[in-house]
Formats: sequence, C-alpha cells, structure tokens
Amino acid sequence: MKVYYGPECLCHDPPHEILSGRLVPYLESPRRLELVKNTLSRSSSFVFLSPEQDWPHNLLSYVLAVHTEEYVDHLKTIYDDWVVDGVQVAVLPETFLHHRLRAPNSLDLSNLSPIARAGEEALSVHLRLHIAHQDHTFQAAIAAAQVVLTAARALADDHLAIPDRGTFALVRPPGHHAQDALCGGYCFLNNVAIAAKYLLQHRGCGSVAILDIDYHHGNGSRWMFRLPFCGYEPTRESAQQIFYEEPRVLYVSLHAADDYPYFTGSAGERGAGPGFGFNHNFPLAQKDATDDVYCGTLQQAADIIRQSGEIEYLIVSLGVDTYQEDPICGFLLTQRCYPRIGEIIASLGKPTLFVMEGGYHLETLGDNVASVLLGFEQAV
Ligand code: OKP
Ligand code: ZN
Repeated sequence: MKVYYGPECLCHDPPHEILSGRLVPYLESPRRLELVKNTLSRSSSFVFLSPEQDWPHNLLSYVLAVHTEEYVDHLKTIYDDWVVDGVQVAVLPETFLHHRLRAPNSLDLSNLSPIARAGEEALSVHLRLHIAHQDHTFQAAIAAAQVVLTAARALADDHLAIPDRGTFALVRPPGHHAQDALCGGYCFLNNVAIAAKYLLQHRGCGSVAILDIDYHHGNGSRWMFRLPFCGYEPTRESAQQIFYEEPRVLYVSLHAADDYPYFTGSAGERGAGPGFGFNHNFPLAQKDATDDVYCGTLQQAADIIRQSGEIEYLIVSLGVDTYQEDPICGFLLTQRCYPRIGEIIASLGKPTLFVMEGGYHLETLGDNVASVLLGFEQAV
C-alpha cells in the first residue's frame, strides 16, 4: 500500500492543552506521526512516498473549496495579531461565540480583537495555534492537506489500472472536527473534506462516501456536506459553495454517543434539504463498545454504503482512539479488532483513501493503524 507522508506535518508542536481542568502535555503530538511511520516502515507491505513540492501549485484554492477565506486568513494571521495585542504565549480562546449570546446581526464581527476572533473561530479549547514559530500550525495544516490531496490523486490515477486498492495519507493535525470556518478538537483544516471535494471537482467523480471510524464524531465533515445543526447560519457564499453543489457525499460515522464534541452526532441527524438521507450516525455508548458490538455496527454502516450503489470512492477517517487503553477515550476495543475493521472496509470493494485522524495511546498506535491497513490489504 502507498503511504503518503510529509515531515512538515510535524512542525505543529504545542507544549500543552487543558484536559479536565488540568494543564497536560498536548496529546496530539508530532510523536504520534513518527510512531506510526516507524511501525509501517518495518513492514514490506508499505511503500512511503512524499508529496511533490509543486503539486498542486494552487494548493490554497483546494483548501478554499471547503473553508472560507476569512477563516483561512484567521489561521494564518492570528498568532501575529495575538502577539501584537500583548499576549506573548499561545493562542487560546476563552470567550466563544455562543448561539444564545448574540442576536443575529446585532454586532459588527468584522473588527474583533484577537482574543474575540480566536473565540469566534473555535469550537473548543482543544487546539493551540503557532507556539514555537508564527507559521507553524498553519504550515503543518497546509502540509497535511497537500499530503491528502496527493494521496487522493494517486488513488484516482491508480484506480484506472488497479481497482479496489487502498492508499494511506499519514497526516496530522487531524481534520474531522474542522468546519468551513471553525477549528477545534486539534483540527484546523478538514483533510477528508478537501480530498472529497477534489475527487468531485477535479476527477470527474459522481459520489463519495466518508466512513468516519474515529472515536469522536466528525462534526466538521458532517457539516461540510450537509446542512447546519442549529441556529448558526452559514454565509450565503459558503452555503452554496460547500453544501448545495455537492449533494452526493455520503457521511457515515461510528462514534461515542457520550463524549466530545458532545452536541453533535445523534442518530437523528440525517442531513437536510438536498442532503437529507446522506448522513448516518451510529452513536455507541462507551461501555457497550466491545469488539463484537463495534464490528456488528460497522457492518451496518458498511451496508448503508453498499446500498448506496453509486459510490465511486471511499474515504476513511481513520482514528484508532477506539482502543481500550486510549487515554482520552472510553471504548473497549482490543488489538484483535483492528484487522477485522480493515477487512470489513475492504468488503466494500471501493478504491479507498485512508486518512489519519485520532489515536493517542502511543504504545499501540502504530500497530493498530498497521492492523487496519493490513487487514484491508489481505482482504481485497
Ligand atoms: C480529536 B480526534 C474530553 C477531552 C476532549 C478533545 C478531543 C479531540 C479529539 N474528555 N478533547 O477526533 O481524535
Ligand atoms: Zn478522535
């Protein structure tokens, strides 16, 4: 299997985060990527490839196909603005734009102070921007987008000659919590959404399924292709650009019912408008999620994709934070479950782009990722 990897993904390296009221070392660390890379390198089944420096030359336009210009600009500039404002440490929002706080259109949001702007663009405090150097977070997030796009391109190219194959984009920061104009949960740019949009817009692809097996609900990916959940309205441009033009992205997610991001991911979310019926959530109670329950639910999710018939590509948000010893998660999966997961995904018979999301138990992270990919390879 081809594995795409770029060392620039390592340069986002915040020292700490707030977890349960405590300052702890940042869990979404560069070490994660290195560990997965080292484990996969030891197996002859994986071929490592780097993205080409000059492709796509207009990389930002692919990112802007799913994120707003204001948001991308915010990611690029917030650290500098923050420092100028006199706060010399990390960008950590404190006050958020709560839907009950502000009457629509009552306040000019165009000229906010950096601290207000950080809170406007963030979903939660589980992110840090630009610690060591002003450009580092943005640089890593952009690098991840480039790696994912390159992997998607390779998959689409290879697919003509070798159907049913898999490709892995080994990236961080992860992406599935990032919405068109919102970061959170360690995510800044929505890597799978960027890949999906690329396949739809540039590869003549008619429809894509995103299967999200990270422990957490991918609120961002769900948002990108369906309609919003609550009172918050997308701008008219982003609504047209992101949602209505692509009614044929199927989003299917298995995740903890009772964990971050808390306010999204219920089974009742089925999509809306032209996207109704293209969103399927399988929330699982943490204490119920054993290997067998998980695989049984994954089979149901796979059946939905199978019954959709026309899906041309499968994009997997690959999180292995479902593992029983993951430090921030509560599912009960053992290491024996991961090859089975790969096998179920392979049974869909689609060209499959695996994209790295979460997984925080460093001792098993590499093995669990390798197991999913090898389980897939051996079954196709
Ligand atoms: C990112 B990904 C709850 C802590 C939540 C944020 C988790 C972000 C996960 N006790 N921290 O989906 O793996
Ligand atoms: Zn996760």
